[in-house]
Amino acid sequence: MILVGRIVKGIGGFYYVSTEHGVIECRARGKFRISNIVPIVGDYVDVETQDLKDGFIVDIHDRKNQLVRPPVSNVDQAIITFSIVNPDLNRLQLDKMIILAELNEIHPVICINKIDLVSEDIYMPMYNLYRKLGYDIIATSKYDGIGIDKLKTILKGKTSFFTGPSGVGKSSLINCIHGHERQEIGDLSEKLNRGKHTTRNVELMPIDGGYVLDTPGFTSLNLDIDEKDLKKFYKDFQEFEADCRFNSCLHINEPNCGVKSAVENGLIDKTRYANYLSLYSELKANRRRKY
Ligand SMILES: Nc1nc2c(ncn2[C@@H]2O[C@H](COP(=O)(O)OP(=O)(O)OP(=O)(O)O)[C@@H](O)[C@H]2O)c(=O)[nH]1
Ligand SMILES: [Mg+2]
Ligand SMILES: [Zn+2]
Repeated sequence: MILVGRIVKGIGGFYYVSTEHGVIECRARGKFRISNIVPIVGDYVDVETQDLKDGFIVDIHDRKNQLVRPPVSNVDQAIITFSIVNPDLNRLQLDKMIILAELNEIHPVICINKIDLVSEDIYMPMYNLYRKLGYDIIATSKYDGIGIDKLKTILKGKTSFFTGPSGVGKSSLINCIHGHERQEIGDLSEKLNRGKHTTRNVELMPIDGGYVLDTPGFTSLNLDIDEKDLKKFYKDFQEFEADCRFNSCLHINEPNCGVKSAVENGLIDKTRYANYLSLYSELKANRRRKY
């Protein structure tokens, strides 16, 4: 018989496909509707099986989207996780990741973890800033369980992946949600000293009608857009762009720039703007290197 399912894990040529009759161990076979395509975790597939234990993937359904690292498809949202301290939250990386998600049409959710380590006045200004910008943002701690219920609500019925630098607590938060230890948690000092990542497996874990995916932390992040398009991702700039003298204003050193005056008048967050400038230079330098 043929069943429709979803690949939740892949190891050494085997694919584990979750179906209404449980998880079936599959190999890929034959020609797929779209040729030259390799099944990846997240794919919705047709499975041919006799005994509901083993089977063959005979077709892959069209993907809504696809991440390269890790290779996974059909994701709804990115839980962009940072710790407020230990390691310190890097606002430039945060803004970069938001843009990266939006570029791939993945809904970004910001998660500020380890708030047990600081007082409210350290993280609330930032929390309020991003909330005002219209982003979904939560503050969490694995120790006192703050924000965990909110996180659960956000994950319900969706396919989400956790992303963020190493050691910020992505695996720890997933464990909190499950209520038991599943993900490997690395000792932070070990990670910082040797740059060791603990999380390696690409696996969709079922949670409340949806799935979560843990990913290993990264050290650097590449954004591949034209620097002139960068401003489109800054919705906090948009209402002031009408005051720019030039339509093509990039808000860098043009005269009579509405965005720059808004920064000077405290209407746009200074760090957001400063990071916009750094990111702009970075993108420009990357492009020059390429051609
Ligand atoms: N104080 C505090 N420590 C936390 C919290 N969450 C995680 N940690 C600690 O931070 C360290 C790293 O946690 P992990 O969950 O392994 O971090 P990760 O983001 O999965 O790291 P990678 O897998 O390397 O990307 C561990 O020592 C955790 O115990 C938290 O809410 N508060
Ligand atoms: Mg981890
Ligand atoms: Zn301008």
